[in-house]
Amino acid sequence: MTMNDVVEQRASGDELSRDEHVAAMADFVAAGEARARALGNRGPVRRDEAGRLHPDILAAYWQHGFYVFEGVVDADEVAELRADTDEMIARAPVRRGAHVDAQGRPALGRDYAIQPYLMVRPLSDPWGGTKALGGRHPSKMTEPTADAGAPDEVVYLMFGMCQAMPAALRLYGHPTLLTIAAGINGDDFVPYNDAVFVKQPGLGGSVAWHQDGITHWESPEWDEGIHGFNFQVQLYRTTAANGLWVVPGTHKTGRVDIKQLVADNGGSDRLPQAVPLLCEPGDVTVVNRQLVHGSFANTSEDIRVSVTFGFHRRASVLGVRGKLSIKPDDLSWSEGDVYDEKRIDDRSAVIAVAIDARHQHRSDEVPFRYQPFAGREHETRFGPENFERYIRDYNTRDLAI
Ligand SMILES: O=C(O)CCC(=O)C(=O)O
Ligand SMILES: [Fe+2]
Repeated sequence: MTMNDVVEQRASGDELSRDEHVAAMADFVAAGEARARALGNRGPVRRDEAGRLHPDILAAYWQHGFYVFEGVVDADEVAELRADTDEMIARAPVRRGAHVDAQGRPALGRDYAIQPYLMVRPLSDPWGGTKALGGRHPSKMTEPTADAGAPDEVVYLMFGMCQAMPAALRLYGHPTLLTIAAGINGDDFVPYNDAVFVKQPGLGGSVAWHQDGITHWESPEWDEGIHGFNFQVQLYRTTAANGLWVVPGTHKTGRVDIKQLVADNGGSDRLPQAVPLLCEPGDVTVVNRQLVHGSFANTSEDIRVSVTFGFHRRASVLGVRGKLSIKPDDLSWSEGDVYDEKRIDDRSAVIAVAIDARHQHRSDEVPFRYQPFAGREHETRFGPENFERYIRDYNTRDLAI
C-alpha cells in the first residue's frame, strides 16, 4: 500500500491498522529526522565562567524554542527512574476507576487528592478536537487500531511523581536541570507541574498538536518566555516515530491557528514544518510552552517514557489566577486560585525538599542552591515530617498557567 492509499483510506473513514500507520509515517519520519539533525540546537550542557547556563545555548533555545541536552542524567539515575516508573505503571488500575491493578493488588494512589493515572484506549487521541484543557488541542490526530489482544485501556499520563516515586523526587532536585531553569527563568524561578508521559509500543496514545500556555496570550507583558518551559527527561531512546515533535519558532508568533495549519496540510496531522526531538536515555529536552508541539500514536516497537516537569518565571505566576486544570477526572478549563506569595512558596518548597532528598542519596554531588530558599534550607530537610507537609498532594498546589 502506498502512502497515498493510506491517506485516502483514512479520509474514507476506514480503519488504519498499526502496520498501515507505520507505513504511512515512514517518509515523514525520515524527513523529520533529517530536519532535526540540521538544526544544531543540541549537545551537552555548557556553562559560562560563573557556572551559569552558557549564553550560546540560551541563544539557540530562544531562537528555536527548544533545545536537546545530551547526557545530563547518568546511567545509574536512569536505571533508578526506570525501576520506579515500571513499578508505577504496573500499579495502575486495570481500567479507569478500578481499585486494583492488573495483578489484583490495590492500585496506587486511590488515597491521592489527584488520581495519579490518566488511562486511554490504545493508540487513541483523548484531547484532539475536544474542549479539554481549555480547548487547546483543536485538531484530532490519526487513531490507528491496535493489534488484536491489546488491553481496553493503557496508561497515558502519570501524575504526582514527586510523591509516588523516590527517584523522581530526587530528579526534581538535579543541579544541572535547576541551573538550566535558572538560566531561562531567572534565579527566583518557580515550579509549574509535572506528568510522566508513557507511550508503550503499539499502544501509547497520541498528543494532539497544541501550545501549552493558556493565560497570558493577550497580556500587555506578553513575550516569548512568559509561559515558561517544560523539561522532558528521556528514560529510553526516543525516535521520530514515538517522540515529541515541535514546530520550531512558533513560541514567538503568538497563538497559532492549529486547525488552519492542519487544513493547509490537506487535513493531515503530519505537519511538514515539524521536527522530532531525538534523544538517547538520559538526554533532556527543554521545550518552550508556547511552541506548537504534539506526538503521534506509538505504533512503533519502542517504548517512550518522558518524565516531564516545567518551570516559570516568578513574575508570570505571582498575583495571577491559574486557569489550567489537569486532573484525570476533570479536564475542564477551570478558573483556579490566585497565586499569592504563600502559594508559590509552598509549591516551590518541593524543589527545596527535592534538593535535600537528592543530597542524602548522592552526597558526592554539589547540591543546587535554590535562591528563594537560601538561608531557609533547614526548614526543608527531606524526612517523614516534611514529606507530609510539602510532598503529599503537592500537585494540588501546582502553578498552572
Ligand atoms: O510528550 C508528549 O507526547 C507530549 C508532551 C507535552 O505535551 C508537553 O510536555 O507539554
Ligand atoms: Fe504540551
